[in-house]
Amino acid sequence: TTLIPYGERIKLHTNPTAIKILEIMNRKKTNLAVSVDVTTASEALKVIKRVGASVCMVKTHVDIFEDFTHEFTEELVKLSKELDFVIFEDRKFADIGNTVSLQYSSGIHKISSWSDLTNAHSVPGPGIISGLSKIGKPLGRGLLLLAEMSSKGSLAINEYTEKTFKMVKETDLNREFVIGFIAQNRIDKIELIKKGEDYLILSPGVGLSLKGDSLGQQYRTPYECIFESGSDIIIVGRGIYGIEGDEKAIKDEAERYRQAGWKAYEERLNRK
Ligand code: UP6
Repeated sequence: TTLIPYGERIKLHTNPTAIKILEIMNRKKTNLAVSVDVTTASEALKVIKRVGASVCMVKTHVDIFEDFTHEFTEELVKLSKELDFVIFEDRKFADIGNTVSLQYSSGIHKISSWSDLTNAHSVPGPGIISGLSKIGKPLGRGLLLLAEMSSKGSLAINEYTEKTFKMVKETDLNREFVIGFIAQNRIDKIELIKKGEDYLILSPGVGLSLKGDSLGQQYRTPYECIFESGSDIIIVGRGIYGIEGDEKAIKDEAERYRQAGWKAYEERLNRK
């Protein structure tokens, strides 16, 4: 499906969040998701207001906020409508079905009540999908499974990656609730997918000038992700919110990444 335009992939989905993501990408001409990994909700809102126009998605880690309240999530939902983006809480669930269903719906964060999209590790087996779907599917939410990671030495490679993909394909919730993967490559191998099946591949570890950090993160350019690896959405954190400069610097940097990601996508579509 890497050669089919985003807009034409809408009809291949039934999950409301998958449809919303592809519609926004098509409308705003963006395959950029910004990861807002700052430690206060107030700082996060500032960044989101600056990057909102350039993104299809805002990714959060609300458990790193010092000052989390549901005023923040209400404001985030409001901004997602005004600025037209999807909310992705990068929770990386990793427990048995019963526990994750509670972690998703309850506690302080009540993720399912405000986040369109979340993600989970496949390590516990398919019960994690059933547990999350019990909460998220009736709300029209979407789930991504982590099939590969950007960090050095990741164990999510080879057979683990393949089995993660097969786990989704073999559940009843395939694409009804699980709409894609966090991965570095186009892991939905053509021989494994039926005609008309479509998955979203989101790739973190993206930087235009960053090369890595001291804690194992590895970066590729938008071109490498979108054109070479066939990914659908680039996820950028420090490359955008970490940029030095005045208020406009973050906005301009988000726009620079949007343009780089979109150009790589257009080149992919036109590849002969
Ligand atoms: N993330 C990765 N790699 C993965 C999965 N998730 O970096 O394989 C997440 C991180 C962070 C963001 O938790 O929120 O993507 C990347 O941030 P960065 O661009 O600042 O490195």
